[in-house]
Amino acid sequence: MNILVTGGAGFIGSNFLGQSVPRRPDDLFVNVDKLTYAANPANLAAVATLENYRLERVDIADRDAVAAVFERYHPDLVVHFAAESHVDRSILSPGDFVQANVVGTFNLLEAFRADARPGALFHHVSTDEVYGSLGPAAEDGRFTESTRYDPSSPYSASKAASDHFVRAYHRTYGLAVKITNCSNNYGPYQFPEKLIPLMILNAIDGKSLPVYGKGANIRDWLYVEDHCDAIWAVIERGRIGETYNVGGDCELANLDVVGRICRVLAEETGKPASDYERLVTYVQDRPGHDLRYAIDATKTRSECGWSPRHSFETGLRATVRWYLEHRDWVAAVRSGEYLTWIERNYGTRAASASR
Ligand code: TDX
Repeated sequence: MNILVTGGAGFIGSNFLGQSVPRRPDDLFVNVDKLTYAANPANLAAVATLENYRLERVDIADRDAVAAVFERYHPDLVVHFAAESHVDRSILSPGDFVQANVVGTFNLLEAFRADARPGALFHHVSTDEVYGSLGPAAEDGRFTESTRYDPSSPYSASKAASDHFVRAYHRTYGLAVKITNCSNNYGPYQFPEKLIPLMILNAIDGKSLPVYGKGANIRDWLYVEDHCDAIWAVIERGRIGETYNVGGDCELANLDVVGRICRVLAEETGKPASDYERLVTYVQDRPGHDLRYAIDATKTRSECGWSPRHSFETGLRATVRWYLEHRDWVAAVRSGEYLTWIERNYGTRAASASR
């Protein structure tokens, strides 16, 4: 079949293609990617030469270009990863998120509807951030598929809007859609604006480790390969028109994550952990910062037979090693636009003494 993957050069998309293209030689994978700052064709070096892979450099906010790609490939399956995904960027440039995440998803749905290919499926990849924030304690519960949408940031509002469009196109036009809402991912190829790669690389370079607020915010971490497996499990075994939550059952406070990174780095480099730990700096909090995310993935586990294969310990060690071993990749993405971003986000974020 023809599989159209949007945002395939980004972090999760490139892991998905890296796993899937070699394993499915009879399927044609078409990567529709704008190649923005966080996307990098080098992420796809391992699949770029395979016969069943194509790259189409297309901005999904460009309706005509999206329609042309559908007319060319008539996909049997769309896996929609493409999105502006960084919360802090959405606070500084919300309009970009409306274009990519809302207008982009709308354009894809319109092209998918016009193509009207029998049996075709539109799989929308989304986030747990659409549900807003949980209270701090385990008794405050976890997000299920029926939790009310309550997004806090322009990023999560734009993803919530895209989810609503996908569901509305199922109800109104009968399109075959599925949605996955996943917790925080980490692993190889993640752009170092996100917590885990930012902290690993800053620590390696002896730079400060900027913890927002008191570092008490809780996230539920999932290794990226497990997320990709979950997407295939839902595509193959999930019900049409349904939403499936995906998470790692791994709730950690940010300060704990940073501490673990320091300890793994120490073990990998032979330096004392205190060399890294002393770099922790408390900085001004993110506005609208959600306190806690935690996913109840019971439905995905029971209906689709999925469960994560990696623990946080094994996944974090593999991730730290990957960043230590891919210094060329790191150097390439940490130039130009990246430096402007670091100055824009952290240059004005006053250090705070809070603990
Ligand atoms: O420098 C930092 N310091 C810090 O304390 C950064 C970049 C982050 N943080 C905190 C903020 C969050 O509580 O770490 C936590 C994780 O931050 P991010 O990596 O920016 O992720 P988050 O805001 O939780 O959103 C992520 O998970 C859901 C992804 O960015 C989204 O794309 C995904 O949908």
